Amino acid sequence: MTAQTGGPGLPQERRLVTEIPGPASAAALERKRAHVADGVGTMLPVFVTAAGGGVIVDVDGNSLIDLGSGIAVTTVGNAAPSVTRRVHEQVDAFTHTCFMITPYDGYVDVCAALTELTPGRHAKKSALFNSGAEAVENAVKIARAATGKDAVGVFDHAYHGRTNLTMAMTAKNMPYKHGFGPFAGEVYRAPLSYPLRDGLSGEAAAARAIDHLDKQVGVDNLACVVIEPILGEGGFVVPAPGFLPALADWCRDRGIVFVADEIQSGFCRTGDWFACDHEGVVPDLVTTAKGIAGGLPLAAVTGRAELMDSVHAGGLGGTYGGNPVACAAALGAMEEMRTHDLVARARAIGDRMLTHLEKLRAEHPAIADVRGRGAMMAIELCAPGTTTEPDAARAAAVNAACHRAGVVTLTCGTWGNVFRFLPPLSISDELLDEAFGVVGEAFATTA
Ligand code: PLZ
Repeated sequence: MTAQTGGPGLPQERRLVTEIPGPASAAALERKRAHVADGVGTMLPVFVTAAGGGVIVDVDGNSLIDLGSGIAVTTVGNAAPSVTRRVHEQVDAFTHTCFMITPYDGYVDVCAALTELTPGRHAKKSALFNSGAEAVENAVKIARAATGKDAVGVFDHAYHGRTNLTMAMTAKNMPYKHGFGPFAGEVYRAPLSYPLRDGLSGEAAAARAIDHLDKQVGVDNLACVVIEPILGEGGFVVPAPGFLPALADWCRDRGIVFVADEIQSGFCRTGDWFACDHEGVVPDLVTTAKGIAGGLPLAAVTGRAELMDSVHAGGLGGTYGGNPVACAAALGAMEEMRTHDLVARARAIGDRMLTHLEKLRAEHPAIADVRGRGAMMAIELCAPGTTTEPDAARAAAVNAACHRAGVVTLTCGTWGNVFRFLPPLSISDELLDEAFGVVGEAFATTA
């Protein structure tokens, strides 16, 4: 098949010319079944030929509205101009040398940008990797090397990846962990702040988590506490105000490395450069990936220079970490973010989504909660009149109805009952409104 040109030049429209998935996608899915391991799932099996702005085009010629950004990755839009330009220039120059063998400027440029953009004005350094899970693993390695301690504190509903250590850090069994143990040791889980379900203030929820970590793990054993400032896969839960600052203060006072996993929430997504910025929280280490590079695989650990430098020479790395093409993409993505003020755009998209979602909530008692920040919004579905009886079946039904109508939506949450919205920040207001019209119809027809 010939490659199609994507990017913002694609017609920005929802266009259905077949059922979803159409016949060409159905045939491609048969090939997938023959050649791709069944364990690699596919939520919406339309095979993509191009994407950009706010749409994804499939092999049947359908154009779907994208409210998922490939799980918070194409924040700057798919095939964004600054990304594709810099990637083209880089692949024509060289594709790989291995930064550990013969270095290049792109890697250092990305690290310098991370110093500038991540929370806090202290001296910082970074190391680059390929995936979010790899960044989380390395943050733990750095925290252990810096403190000489072993234990890792994580939270209920957390998602940190699918490698052995990060599976141990991830909360949910199915599909991430089931049958894949034994898992790495010295990982301890504490209760999170989950306003809908615990009704606690941020301070009270932090006191509960701190007591748990103090009594059940012990300050002298804790190398680090790792937390998503807004839960990703776990359900887009925003902790009650004060929770993150209290936890960060406690860690700082006791020499525990406070690690913010901003892999899903970082890079403009929440209407700030990082989710920690909303409460002025300054983590010791930050893990980033996803939105950092506009769709190419890149991840980073950024943190206090003295922590980052506590690892022995040669102790951090990997063949592809900070690959030059991925670094070029990241520099392009950051250029898009600055040029188009995507922090402001994420806030505007967030306000618009909130208006739609509050209207939906007024009409549908199954919507127990509307939450999120900026362009990272979600609704939690429960049995009408309750806040604690998850309704995953309704979430799945609404999700499937959206897909059939040409809108790419995602669910999440420990109970699978959270419907999340992560549009690319390049989406137009018109497409966004149309997509939420479809979401409204999906609610009306699945009641
Ligand atoms: N930390 C906060 O959101 C990735 C996972 C999708 P990788 N989330 C999407 C799936 O089913 O595999 C994620 C995250 C947070 C870490 C990760 C892991 O990032 O790049 O997928 O390894």
